Amino acid sequence: SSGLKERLQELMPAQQEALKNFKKEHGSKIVDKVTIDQLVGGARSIKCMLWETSLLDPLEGIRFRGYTIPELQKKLPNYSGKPGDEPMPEGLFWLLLTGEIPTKAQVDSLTADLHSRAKLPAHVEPMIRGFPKGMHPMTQLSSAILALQTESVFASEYAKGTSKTKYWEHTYEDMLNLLARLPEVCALIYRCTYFDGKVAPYDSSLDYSGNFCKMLGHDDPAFMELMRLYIVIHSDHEGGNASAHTCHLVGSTLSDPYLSLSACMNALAGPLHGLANQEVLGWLLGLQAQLKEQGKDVTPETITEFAWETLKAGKVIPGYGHAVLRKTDPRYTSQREFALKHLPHDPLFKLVNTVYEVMPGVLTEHGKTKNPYPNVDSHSGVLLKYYGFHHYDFYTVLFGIGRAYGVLAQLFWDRALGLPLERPKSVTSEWLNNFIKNN
Ligand code: CMX
Repeated sequence: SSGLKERLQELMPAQQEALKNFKKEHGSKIVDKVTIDQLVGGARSIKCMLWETSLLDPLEGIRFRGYTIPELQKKLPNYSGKPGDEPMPEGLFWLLLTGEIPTKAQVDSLTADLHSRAKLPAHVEPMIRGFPKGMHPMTQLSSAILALQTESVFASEYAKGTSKTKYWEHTYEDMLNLLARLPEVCALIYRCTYFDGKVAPYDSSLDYSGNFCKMLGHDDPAFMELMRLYIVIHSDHEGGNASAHTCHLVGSTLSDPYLSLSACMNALAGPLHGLANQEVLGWLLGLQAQLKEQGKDVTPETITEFAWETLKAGKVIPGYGHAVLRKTDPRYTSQREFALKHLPHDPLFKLVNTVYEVMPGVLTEHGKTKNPYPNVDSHSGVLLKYYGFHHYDFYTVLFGIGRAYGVLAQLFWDRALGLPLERPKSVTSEWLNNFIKNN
C-alpha cells in the first residue's frame, strides 16, 4: 500500500469533528444572498456548496489546496527529479486528498498502487471495439466508465448493507480502481477510433502519464511531460463548474463513483465546457484555411476580421470568456510557458499568441462577455497538435482524465464527511411574479 489510505484514515476524524462543530456553532449564519438574475441566470456565483480540494479567485485563478499552479510546479515531485520539470498527477492527487505535499517516495508508491489496479474487466475492451464508427470519443468514454461500474466496490458493499461509516473506504477503492483503468480505456478509444485498434502493452515501469502516452502510441518524453502538466491543470476548478458539480450531485444520491464520473463526463462533453478545447483548434484551423484560400496573411487585422465573422454569425469565440474568471486563466498561462520552453517557433503557437493580442479588444468592443480573456481551452490543442496529436475531437477525453483526478478526490471527502443529498429549491415564473407582488 502507498500509505495514502492510512493517512486519510488519520486525517478523517478531525475533519469530521471540525465540520460537525462548525455547523453547530455557525450553521445559521448567512453567507450569500440570491438575486433574481442569479436564480434565472444559471446560479452564477451563489455560494452554496462545500468543496475542499480547490478554490477559484476571479482575478487570480485557481488554487489547489491553497497552492497556485507555479507553486505546484515547484513543490510537487516530478518524474525526472530535475528542477523545472512538470509535476506528476499522482502527487497532485495526494495533495488534493490530504492537503499535504507528498514525497517522491509516496508518489512512486501511489503510482505502483495504481498500476496494480489497472486491469480492465473482460467485457470492457470488446465493448469499446464494438462501438459504431463516428461515435464521439466522449460518448465512448462515458459509456466505458459505466461499463466498468460492474466492478464498483461501493455499489456491491451498499447492496450488502454496509454501514455509513464505511462509505469512505468503498469510495476510496472505487476511485483508485477507476483512475487506474482510465488510461487503457482512453487508449483503446483513441486507437480504435483513429487507427488500427492496436494498443501498446501496459508499461508499469513508467509513471501514470508516461504509460498513458505510450499506450496512446506517443513515446516522446516531451509529450509525456506535457501530459503531466495537462492532467494536473485540468484536474480541479472548484465545485460549481458543470462537470465537477455533476459528479458531486450524482454522488450525493449515493450513486457510486463510476456512475458519478460517467455523469461528470457528460457535462464536460458540452461545447460551453470541456468540448471548447476541440472547438478552439477547429476555429484556429478554420482561420488558417480561410486566410490561405483568400491569399491573405495571418495578421492582427485579418484575425480581427475572422473573429467578427464568427461573432456576427451568432457564435461564441471558443476558448475565451469564463463564468467566474475575470483575467487570463493561469491554466492558459502555464501552457503558454510550456510552449515558450518547448515550441517557441511553432507557427500555430504564434497564431495563438496573435489571437491573444487581439481577441480581448474584439470581445470588449463586442460588449457582451464579462471576461474577454482566454481560458484553459484556448491553448491546449496547439500543444497537443505540435506533438502529432491532431485528432482534436479526442481532446476532451484528455481533459476528462484530468478532471477525474479532481472530482474523485472531492467525492472521497463528500462521503468521508457524510455530506447529504443535494437538493436546491426551484420556483416557477408564477411563484416569482407573486413574490414580486408581495415584496
Ligand atoms: N464569445 C462570444 N460571446 C461570448 C463569449 C465568447 N467567448 N463569452 C461570453 N459571451 C457572451 C455570452 O454568450 C453571453 O451572451 P448572451 O447574453 O447573448 O447569452 C454574454 O457574453 C454574457 O456571458 P458571460 O456572463 O460573460 O459568460 P457566461 O458565464 O454566461 O458563460 C462561458 C461562460 C465560458 C460559457 C462563455 O464565456 C463562453 O461561451 N465561452 C466560449 C466557450 C468556452 O471557451 N468554454 C470553455 C470554458 C472553460 C471550460 O469550462 O472548459
